[in-house]
Order: sequence, then structure tokens, then C-alpha cells
Amino acid sequence: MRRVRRAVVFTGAGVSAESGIATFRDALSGLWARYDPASMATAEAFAAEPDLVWGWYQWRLRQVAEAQPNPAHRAIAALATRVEQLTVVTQNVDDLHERAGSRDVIHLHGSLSATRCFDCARPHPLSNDVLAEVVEGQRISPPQCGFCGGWIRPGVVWFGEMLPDGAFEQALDAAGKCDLLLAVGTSGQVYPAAHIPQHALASGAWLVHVNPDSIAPRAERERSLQGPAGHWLPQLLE
Ligand code: BJW
Ligand code: ZN
Repeated sequence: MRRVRRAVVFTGAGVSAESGIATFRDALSGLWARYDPASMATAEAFAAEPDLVWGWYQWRLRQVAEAQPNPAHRAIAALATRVEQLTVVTQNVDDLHERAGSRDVIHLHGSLSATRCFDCARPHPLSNDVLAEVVEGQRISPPQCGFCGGWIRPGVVWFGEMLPDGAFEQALDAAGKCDLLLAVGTSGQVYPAAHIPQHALASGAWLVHVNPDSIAPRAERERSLQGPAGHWLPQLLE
């Protein structure tokens, strides 16, 4: 770590797991163990059942609003003061990196709170005041756009949708120029995001995975730290 000048921290749902936010693919606790991705995380699902899908995202937004950043988020924010350049690239739709103090986080899959119109795409910010009442499984009718009357949708990237303008390109650029990419709490199954660590490796960087799952290093400059992010990230700063 002392020799690293430019670092990229690439995070997935696992970095927020210790804040109490469910991952997607963990066998017992993951969201996809209980919900079908195609019925929740696609534009087709929202168009067919807006109340079901909006209610589900409001329930998740409530969990995020009530959660706190954990030691891993805080260590990642602190890393910015230790290296010349730190780029945080997250697949997460929560704001826990920002609340821990990270700046200019690249959100590859958008943000729960960046709500916009499903039809005309105009931004439609909402207050969090109503969230406290939301429970799992509740159907909630989405608000409607003041311009065109369309449904308001969560600001996330659903399957089959493009990533936010420029986000992937910026992340790839940082990965191509770094000395070290830390891949924290991601299963690496979703594309194009999963190309980013591989691109860093192919460009000459070290790739270090932080994950409770055993991830077998396949390249000479690849390593694996097995265990929870809240354990390893603070240690990397020591
Ligand atoms: C811990 C821990 C602890 C636990 N500490 N770690 C190439 C091949 C095949 C398919 C495709 C392809 N290219 C594109 C596709 C299609 C698709 C895709 O990738 N599908 C695959 C699943 C097969 N990709 C897309 O559709 C993307 N768009 C796209 O390609 O656009 C171009 C296009 C446009 C039009 C037509 C066609 C193409 C968009 C993908 C959007 C993904 N969206 C989601 C949902 C967001 C909304 C929501 O939140 O509901 O994003 S899916 C979900 O997965 C979410 C996550 O960001 C993403 C990644 O998951 P992540 O973060 O890795 O979490 P998990 O749960 O998988 O893993 C958690 C890890 O943490 C585990 O390893 C644990 O062990 C670990 N962990 N506790 C550290 N304490
Ligand atoms: Zn509209």
C-alpha cells in the first residue's frame, strides 16, 4: 500500500453488507434468493407492475436511509488521503460511500434516490419523509411526473439498460491508469462492470480481491484477501 500512487476501489454489494444492506447473490441472505430479478429489476417489470416495483425500491431506500456506513466505507474514504489519486467506482445504488466521506464516487448502476420520469426522463427528486412507514412487500403507487404524467422510477440501472452517460468510460480510464485496483465485495457477474478489474490487471495494475468467498487468483499480479470488507479495509491502512 505504501508504494501505491494511483488506486481504484471497485465495490459491490458486499461492502454494504456489514451496514445491514442485503447483497444480491448471497445464497441465503441475497435479494435474488427471495425475488426474481426479471420481476423487479427490469423496465418491463416496472411497466407491468409499477406499484409492486416502486414499493420494493421504496422499502430498500428505507433500509439505506436507516443504515450507517461501516468501517470498510470509512477506510475507503480515508484512503483518499494516503494516495495521490483515488477513484471510487461502485456498483451500489446506496449512498454509504458518500456518507462515509468519499467524494466523486462513480455510480455505475445509478442511485436509488436519483428518481426520474419513466417516460420523459426528467429528474424528479423526492423527500425521504414518507419512508419510515414503508414495509417489505408493500405496493405503493409511484408519484407522477409534473410535465408528462409518466410514472416516477428509481434512478437505478436495470438489466438491459445502458449505464449512466460516461460512467463506464471514466471508470475504465481510471482502471487503466492505476497501480492497484481493490475489488471489494462483488461477485463479478454483472457486465459491463465486471470488465473493470480485468482491465486494470491487463493494464499492468495489481488486482486485490476482498471477499469472504475464496477467489482464486489467476494472474501473477492478482491476490485475494478472504474475509469481510470491514475486517480487511481498515487493516490495509495500517
Ligand atoms: C462481502 C461481504 C462482506 C458478502 N465483505 N464482501 C455479457 C455477458 C452476459 C450478459 C451480459 C453481458 N453484458 C451485459 C449483459 C447483460 C447484463 C448482465 O451482466 N447479466 C449477467 C447477470 C449475466 N447486464 C446488463 O444488462 C447491464 N446493461 C448493459 O449491458 O447495457 C447494454 C445493453 C443495453 C441494451 C440491451 C443490451 C445491452 C446493466 C446491468 C445492471 C445491473 N443492475 C443491478 C440491479 C440494480 C438495481 C437494483 O439495485 O435493484 O445491479 S443487478 C445487481 O448486480 C446490482 C449490482 O450492482 C450488480 C452487481 O452485484 P454485486 O455488487 O457484485 O453483488 P452480488 O450480490 O452479486 O455479490 C456480493 C459479493 O459480496 C459476493 O461475492 C459476496 O461473497 C460478497 N460479500 N458479504 C465483503 N461483509
Ligand atoms: Zn415525464
